[in-house]
Amino acid sequence: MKQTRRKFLLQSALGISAMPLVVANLRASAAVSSGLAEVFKDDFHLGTAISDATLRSGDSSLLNLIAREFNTITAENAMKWESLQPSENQFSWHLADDFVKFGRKNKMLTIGHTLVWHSQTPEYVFKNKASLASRGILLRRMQNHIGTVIDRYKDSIAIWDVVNEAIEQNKWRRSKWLEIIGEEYFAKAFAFARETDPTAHLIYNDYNMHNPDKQEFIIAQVNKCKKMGIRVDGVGMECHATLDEGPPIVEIETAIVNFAKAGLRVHISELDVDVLPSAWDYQGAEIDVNYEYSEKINPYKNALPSAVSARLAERYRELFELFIKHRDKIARISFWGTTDDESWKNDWPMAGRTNYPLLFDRSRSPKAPYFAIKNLK
Ligand code: 9MR
Repeated sequence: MKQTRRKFLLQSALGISAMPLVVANLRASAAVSSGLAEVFKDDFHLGTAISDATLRSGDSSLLNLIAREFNTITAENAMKWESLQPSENQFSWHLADDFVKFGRKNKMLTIGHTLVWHSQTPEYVFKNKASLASRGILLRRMQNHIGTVIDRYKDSIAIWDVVNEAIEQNKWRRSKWLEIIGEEYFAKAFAFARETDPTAHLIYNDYNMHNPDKQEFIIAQVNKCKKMGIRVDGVGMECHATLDEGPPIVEIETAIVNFAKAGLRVHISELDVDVLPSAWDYQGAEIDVNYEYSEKINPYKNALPSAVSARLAERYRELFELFIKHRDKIARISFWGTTDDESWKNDWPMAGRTNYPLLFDRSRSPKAPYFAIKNLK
């Protein structure tokens, strides 16, 4: 993908309409564009996550469905540190290259997820022989990873989740990044990304963004960066929602408005709706939490009852009504997967359940929420 095409895709995603005609032409020329993304083309980009299994198998029927329905993709795992640089300076590009190639072929907005995270980062990153790495060593590794990855993909990827899930409510998450570098690691990551690609759109991504303390803390960090001359462009609100337990629409709305007021573009980055009974009221997406399987809270093993399916459609409808209302602040809505069988929600926070959080069922047909969303337009 030429730099110019990447730039156009970025501009259209961000609602920068300096070249409306060119952007319109670009959209018109996008591959098979009769799906849901086309329906929302004047509101925001619409995306999904592609799993490693799909990338490995090259499952063409699923990939064709993705290319038809969406105009944006995120790699569910293929661009995380453990996938890209499993041992020091040994980069493994195979899956990420396939992912980027698919985005180019289908002229899709391609998201880089994620550069700096406490999870899915190999132990060596934080070590120096048997002891903890020094601050200097860890900063150099961070700079090298960010620089190498962005540099390889900068002709195709214009939007990066630079730092992921670094904040818990009103404080920094305890992580090796924090322990070794200190809170400055946040700003440093953005600075390293910016120096590699000055025109990229750089995001902070996290879950539970409806929490007001979390919003305040994030905005404070973004402002601190700004004072240091380091720009953060957007926030990714993951939006792993549930059917009945929240987050309430009004809290999501407040978050969108607050982030936009702080000058940040909003990305709904990992949308899904968990329909199963809560595993003891756990909220969020903290992947270190896991519960033992319980038959009692796996009630829809064979099928989703129609009443629950209708509630799911209604939940998605209200979410999209909100997103459309704030379309001027929102660059993109990405689902965290396409078909229900792919979803991480079948195995988290309890492995082995049957969940129905996405828009397409296990036989790859659009579900009630798909039509509920479509009918809003
Ligand atoms: O969906 C991803 C799943 O396949 C992985 O096992 C998991 C491991 O951490 O990460 C999942 O994706 C996460 C994303 O990268 C960041 N936000 C929360 C997502 C769900 O845990």
